[in-house]
Amino acid sequence: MKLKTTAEHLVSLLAAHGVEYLFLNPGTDTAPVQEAVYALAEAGLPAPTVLLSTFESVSLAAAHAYWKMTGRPQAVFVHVDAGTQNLGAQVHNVLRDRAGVVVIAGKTPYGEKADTSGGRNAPIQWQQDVPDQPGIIRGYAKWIQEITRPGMLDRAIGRALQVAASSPAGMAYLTVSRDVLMDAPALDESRVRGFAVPVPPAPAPDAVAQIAAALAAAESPVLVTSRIGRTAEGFAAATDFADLAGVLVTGRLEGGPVTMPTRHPMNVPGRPQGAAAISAADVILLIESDVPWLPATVTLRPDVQVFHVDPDPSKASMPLWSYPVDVAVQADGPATLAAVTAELRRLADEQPAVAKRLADRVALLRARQVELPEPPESGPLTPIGVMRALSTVIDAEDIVVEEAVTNSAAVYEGLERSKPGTIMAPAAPGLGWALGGSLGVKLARPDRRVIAVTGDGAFLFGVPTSAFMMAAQWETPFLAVILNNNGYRASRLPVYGLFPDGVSARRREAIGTRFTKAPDYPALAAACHAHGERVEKAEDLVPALRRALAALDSGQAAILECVVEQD
Ligand SMILES: Cc1ncc(C[n+]2csc(CCOP(=O)(O)OP(=O)(O)O)c2C)c(N)n1
Ligand SMILES: [Mg+2]
Repeated sequence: MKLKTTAEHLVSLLAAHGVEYLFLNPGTDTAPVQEAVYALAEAGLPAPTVLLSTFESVSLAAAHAYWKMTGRPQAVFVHVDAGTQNLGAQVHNVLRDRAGVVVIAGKTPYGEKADTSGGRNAPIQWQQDVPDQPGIIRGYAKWIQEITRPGMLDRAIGRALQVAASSPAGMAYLTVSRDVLMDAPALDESRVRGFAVPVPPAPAPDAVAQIAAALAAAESPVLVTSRIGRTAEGFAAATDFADLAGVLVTGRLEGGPVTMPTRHPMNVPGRPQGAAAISAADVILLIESDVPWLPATVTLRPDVQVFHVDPDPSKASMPLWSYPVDVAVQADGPATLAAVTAELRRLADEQPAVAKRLADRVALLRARQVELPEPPESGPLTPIGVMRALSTVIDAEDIVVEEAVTNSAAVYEGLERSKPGTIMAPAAPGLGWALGGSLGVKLARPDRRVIAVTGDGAFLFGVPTSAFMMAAQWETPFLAVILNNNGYRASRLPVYGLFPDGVSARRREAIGTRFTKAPDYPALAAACHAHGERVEKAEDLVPALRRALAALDSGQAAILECVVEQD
């Protein structure tokens, strides 16, 4: 088949670059793309699988999660400026979590004469002609390009995928008008090869030696990391490092993947305990963490040495990122930690005093047991209790997607996870990630069970009618466990905190934070092809969780509303 349109060329280029999914919310701008997918299929030519998205932010979260699982950017096609707007807060999450995604947005056609194929033929095409469509995402996208002519398409697509995937990864945003999509394709010199994604930077040997030497001499070192568990290598590196060097491991204030087994004696999941370890540290190794501690709750030792390792240690996208750092290293976190561990091992082999110091630290910390809280087995539910119950019914390989907001600490403290990649979180505060994120995780790992743990507010931000409809249509079932504390606790506590003697604190009520007409969540589930239940008592939890997981195993999505009373 000879490709007829630039749209056919675009879809086949995405496939040629390994894009597996095209999350599509169609409009007048996408007609050439829709036709292209069928035309290519009929000709037996490869194209990404098209998944209909009924809300753009949900599919962006799905593409984000797919990136986290696979390291491969996918494409999200949205309708001109309006569809770009609907990407909403998930654009923020893509920036902060460094997710590689390609967003392609239609642009209103240029031509308006009767003989312009794909030209303007509806009022909206004047209305959608806005002065600065990419301006919607300009502060967040890593790279922006308009495809203005067929002859640049191959370079624009290759470059978009290259930039999106290179570290630190991010959003590549392309726009293309319908008349350009209808143009004859420029195939003669179309190029797919030669868009290499840069290998992440390895640490300078001197820097590794300096870090290892400081750790070898330290009394109470600590590793602070949020993102190192993003790969299995990072999880293994953190665990090996702690085992050899006797170092407490904390971090993840912003959420994030599991760093090491929950019950590892050097894992510090609790926030107050993490702050105490950082305050006591004489050496802090800070690896791939944007918010290592809260200055308001941590007082560093005056003699502390801080080493910072990150693919982007200057963090220019965070204007007031001013944590004190003595040595900053631009390098891949997992690779650097593995190199530091190897260097420490070499030092210990050569110097008995170092070997003894590390062994003493390990022995001291191994004596420490990570106590997981044991909640009551009956009566009202607590977030920790829900997490402990969940731990008993899910498999070690199941993947939990966390967006539990004020209860996220309960997830990291109460949920037992021993394998890498078994907690996913957006590691960013744009609420509404978990439902779309669960779809993306399930697409990437159809063999695993996927369980979202969300606040009731976060659940509603996730556009549940679209997300569960898409779960059914895409055949990507997941379970959403809602921690229903009746509204926005995260928006209530700061009112009490800032005004401890104020009216709100006295009334134990803050305006705009209670849901007096929350949806009937099980009924919402039923309306969206999902199994749904509400649980109020601890004794009913495990059977209800089992029924929800059984629904999942039969291919049906599920919603389990857990009523937790919280101020
Ligand atoms: C898109 C978006 N809108 C608003 C907020 C502000 N916000 C932060 S937490 C929160 C409440 C979350 O409620 P819920 O998920 O029920 O968790 P809870 O606070 O009750 O633990 C809100 C509204 C946000 N982070 N993101
Ligand atoms: Mg809530």
